[in-house]
Amino acid sequence: TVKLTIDNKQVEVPKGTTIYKAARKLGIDIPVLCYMELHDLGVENKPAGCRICVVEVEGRRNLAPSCATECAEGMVVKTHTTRVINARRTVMELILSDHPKDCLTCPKSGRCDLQDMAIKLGIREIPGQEYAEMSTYKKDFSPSIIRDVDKCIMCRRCETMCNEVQTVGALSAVNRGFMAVVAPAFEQDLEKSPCTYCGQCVAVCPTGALTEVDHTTKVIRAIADPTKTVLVQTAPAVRAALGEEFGMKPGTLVTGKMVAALRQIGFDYVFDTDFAADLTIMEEGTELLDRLTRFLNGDKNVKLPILTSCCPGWVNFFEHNFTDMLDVPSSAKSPQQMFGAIAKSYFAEKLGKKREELVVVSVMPCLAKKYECQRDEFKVDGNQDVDFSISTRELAHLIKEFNINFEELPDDDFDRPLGESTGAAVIFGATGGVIEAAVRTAYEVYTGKPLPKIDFTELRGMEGIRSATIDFNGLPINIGIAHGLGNARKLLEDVRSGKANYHAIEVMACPGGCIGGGGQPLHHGNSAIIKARMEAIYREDAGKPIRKSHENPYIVKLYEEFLGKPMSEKAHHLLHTHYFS
Ligand code: HC1
Ligand code: SF4
Repeated sequence: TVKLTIDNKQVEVPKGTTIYKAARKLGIDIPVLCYMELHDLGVENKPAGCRICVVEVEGRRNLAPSCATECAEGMVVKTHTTRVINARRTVMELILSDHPKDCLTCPKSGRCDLQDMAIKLGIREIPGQEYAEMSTYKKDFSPSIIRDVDKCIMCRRCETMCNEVQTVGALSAVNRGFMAVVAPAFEQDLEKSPCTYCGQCVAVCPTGALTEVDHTTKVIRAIADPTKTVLVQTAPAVRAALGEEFGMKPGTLVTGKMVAALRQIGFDYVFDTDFAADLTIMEEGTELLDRLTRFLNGDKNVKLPILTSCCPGWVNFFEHNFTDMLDVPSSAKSPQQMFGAIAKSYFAEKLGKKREELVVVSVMPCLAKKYECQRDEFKVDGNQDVDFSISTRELAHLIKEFNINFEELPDDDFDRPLGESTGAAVIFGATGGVIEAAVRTAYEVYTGKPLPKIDFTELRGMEGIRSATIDFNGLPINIGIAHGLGNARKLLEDVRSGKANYHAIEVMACPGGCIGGGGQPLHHGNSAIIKARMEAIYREDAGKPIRKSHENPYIVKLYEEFLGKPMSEKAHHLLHTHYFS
């Protein structure tokens, strides 16, 4: 260990600790901009590029970036001297001199770290900016994400997420001086890069350089159109995070308030993606049992493990990286897409309307869902099954735009039939939840016996790669779970090489699963927030009267009235898909 003094307080830290972290141990918060720590992932972004975190170290001529300077024995550090404060202001003025000044209309306004820092440091003017150079790049629009790289401040947080955590490698630093930005290779558009639209780069971007494509105006127009019936579906993870946008504590469940707000905004039907998550379990669980039975009967052609396929970022990732394994994932569509397909067939029939008269909107914690709903295989004669996907953040915007006092809303309940769901569906929102939901149903269908216990705690947690063996009445079923695409890559490489021996694997692209999605309220990599959301998800499950998908009465009715049985020809046509390289 080493002993040092920071702001007249003594501290002892392990060798190698940075000044920034030692100060934090003392409760001293040094401002940072480019620095980012992802606690549970063991990943740190510290290019020491912005220089906002400089401190004065006695005996040294230059100020030191505290995020990247290691503590030394006997060091005397001052974190807020006049010299330090002046330096931080100068650094900020320099960054702002090469930054567009359209804060009032910037999509990041109000939740921008750069803006917050300018406020914190009391920046009132930017001296000499008329002589400063400005980078000039065109905006890059993809189905999910907009890149406005004139706003890039080279903090490289997005690069760390994309390359280290997700191992996608879509983003890296290009050019020099004022033109230095983070971009896809050869500065091509994101759409031409290997980007999966997971949105983790957007979730950590401190400025308006990376933002989601906003569909709220289109949704408002659809609601106002008297010729359209507008349905909304809400993803499992949204209810566990939306409250944060209204100042509520992370982990506050706002299911009832969310439904009430959606009704007030004017949606004709407020339904739940969770209904379709139950449906997914019926199809995916049946597919798992079908593959398993064939395997046990000696069928050499059967593909095991089965991989979950509800996460579109993950689907994009394996379509890019595991082209030899495209027949391994379940062919089940995601709940978002199953919902759209059922809404525009079964429910449209019930209403006596044509599919074109319905508009289906989804509220998702995810940005890849925007891309997913535009994929050609999810259209009928050019009409999308899901017309618009908006993020949790966009829903919060809508609620604010409609001037709704969210905190005071009385709880309301989803409409039926597509709003009924079980606890198994809710847990889709957290890593491990999809496979736990599948196990709850597959166990009972396979063994013909009721589950001795519903909670499979061995499948829960935040470990990046997890495994567990579940006893199906004498038959051991090996389950694997990975969240974050870097972990998924490792797990899949082990499967490909034959090192891993699983029957079923759940993969979610975002750390923590959907609760940590790129469309959620920004959590800046704070794992306490992710954990609080996760607890909320399991609390909602525990409080549900029905907790197994096959016991959802409206799912039972959907099969009786419309689909026949799981994996029937009709179910196959409406609820299953295929993958492309
Ligand atoms: Fe998810 Fe899913 S759980 S993918 O994480 O399978 O986004 O919440 O809606 O479709 O249900 C997301 C969440 C979501 C789908 C479901
Ligand atoms: Fe990388 Fe995901 Fe961002 Fe695409 S969306 S650039 S894959 S982090």
